[in-house]
Amino acid sequence: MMKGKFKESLRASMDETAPALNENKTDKVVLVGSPNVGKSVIFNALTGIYVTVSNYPGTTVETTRGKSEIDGRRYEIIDTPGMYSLLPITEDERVSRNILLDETPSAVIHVVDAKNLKKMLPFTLQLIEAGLPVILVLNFMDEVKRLGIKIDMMMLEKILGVPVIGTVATQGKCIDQLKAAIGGYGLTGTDIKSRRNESDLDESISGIEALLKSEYGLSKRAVSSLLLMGDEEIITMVRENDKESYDLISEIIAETKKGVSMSINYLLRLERQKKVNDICNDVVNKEELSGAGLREKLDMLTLNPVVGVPLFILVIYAMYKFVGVFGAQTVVDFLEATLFEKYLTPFTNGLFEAIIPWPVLQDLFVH
Ligand SMILES: Nc1nc2c(ncn2[C@@H]2O[C@H](COP(=O)(O)OP(=O)(O)OP(=O)(O)O)[C@@H](O)[C@H]2O)c(=O)[nH]1
Ligand SMILES: [Mg+2]
Repeated sequence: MMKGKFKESLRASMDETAPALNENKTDKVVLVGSPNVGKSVIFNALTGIYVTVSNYPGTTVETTRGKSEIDGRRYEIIDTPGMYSLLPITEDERVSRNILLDETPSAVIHVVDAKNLKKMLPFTLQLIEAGLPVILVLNFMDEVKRLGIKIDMMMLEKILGVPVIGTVATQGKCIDQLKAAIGGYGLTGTDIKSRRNESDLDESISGIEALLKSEYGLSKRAVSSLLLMGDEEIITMVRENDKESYDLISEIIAETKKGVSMSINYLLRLERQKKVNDICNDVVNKEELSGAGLREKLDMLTLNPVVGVPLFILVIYAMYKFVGVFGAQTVVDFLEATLFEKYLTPFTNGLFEAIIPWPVLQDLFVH
């Protein structure tokens, strides 16, 4: 990321160009994803050097915006702070979510670390359910290859129903493909329909969905889920925009909460994770170790608790045997009984007896 003065000068240089961007009604593309997945590297690959860095209104959270031209069409690319889900916990996540709600993007690029698909895909499902025009970017494909992990991207694309692109952002690999996918969404003006993720809470979600009359930046189904999860910001929004039905919605939420033993947030997260596990079983090669190098194989083995813990005990036992038994007993015995008793002591005794004639002094050195 850029720092201090460099940012300031870029900010200044963009002040003149910013109005032009708005006049042309540039399509917006938002980059989202957890921290450290390569969003900013991809942002830099998509944009030129002219970027603006500004604090999101009312916060100290920085967002970065830049321009890109794809197939003759102008886009504004927005880099966001890391977020793990649509239900914000940190201020960073709140800002990123607000950008999604407010900017009506023509494409939302969900950047993930492809090595950790199981951890990353629940958010993809959430974004898709929210009716956002998602492009899934599997970044870190260099490391995926090094680890011998195989991901069937075609099948993943089919299951999710959104474009899936594998990239190595740091090497600029497949950025052209990503640009083509962004252009594709822009050209067709694809009407993204949110895909329903079946849920045990379907009845409540559909009930709330039917009562929402206003338009929100996210699909009504996603808004309903967030209401059930107790998202304060969304509750305030719905209370203002759907005044007439808000009381009924509150009743459904209260009834649903009464009917479940765990928190709704936890239940919905569990459902999504289960779905993701099924998807990963289909698209990620189970024989992850097959092509991996020795170091990675050992890494994976030691990280697995079933193998890792006994391996740890074995290593400690081997160290005890080496230092405690071999070192303290065998080596010391050898030094004492063989080296010193047999050779060194008789040799030094003889030496001192030969060069020191006085027995009193000899006793100080000889034993
Ligand atoms: N090996 C490898 N490293 C990568 C790749 N993409 C990004 N990185 C590295 O991953 C680190 C994180 O990249 P960033 O672009 O800063 O990640 P980010 O998603 O913007 O992170 P936050 O801004 O903290 O949310 C950097 O050190 C990059 O050089 C990739 O495809 N392969
Ligand atoms: Mg970043």
